[in-house]
Amino acid sequence: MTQSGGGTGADLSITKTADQIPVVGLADFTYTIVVVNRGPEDATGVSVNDELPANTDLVAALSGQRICPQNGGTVTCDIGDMSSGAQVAITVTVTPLGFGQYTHTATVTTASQDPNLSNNDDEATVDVQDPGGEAVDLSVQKVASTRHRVVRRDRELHRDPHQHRHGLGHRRDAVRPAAGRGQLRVR
Ligand SMILES: [Ca+2]
Repeated sequence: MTQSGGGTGADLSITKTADQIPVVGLADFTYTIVVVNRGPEDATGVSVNDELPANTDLVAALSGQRICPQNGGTVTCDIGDMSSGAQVAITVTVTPLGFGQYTHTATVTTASQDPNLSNNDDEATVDVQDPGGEAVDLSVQKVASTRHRVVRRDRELHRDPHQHRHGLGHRRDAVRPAAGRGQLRVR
């Protein structure tokens, strides 16, 4: 609670994750940033800077219900004081303007003494994929596979020994004329 005694400051940590991996098409995607004060003391003047990746438009940046302003491609969330053990979540939603990988870093700072600066930034990467490429390849493969199987079955039928051909022919005779007669009668 205080800076008195043998306090060791306030260890702020930040974790940034992408809510959606991958993103298919130029759809909005969201990063979630979580700031934790690992103590042991309370922190003052906590602030988060999040650099927006190039080639994106900011949709919204929220710390709780507060809007974090953007300035020159950097979103800044002034959190203020955080008691020991407190946690704050920030969401940053952007619109990608092209396909590819979007990586950016969020950094937390505090006016208090932070004894461990190695956990004060984190980055996340989102892969924005072209919806055309892979989907088209998959459908072509499926069609080719199906056609191949059909052709194989036809060849097997034509090349069957006489015994089998006779057996199949007998079955066809039993089925087809019945269907044909039914259609003729209807027409
Ligand atoms: Ca820290």
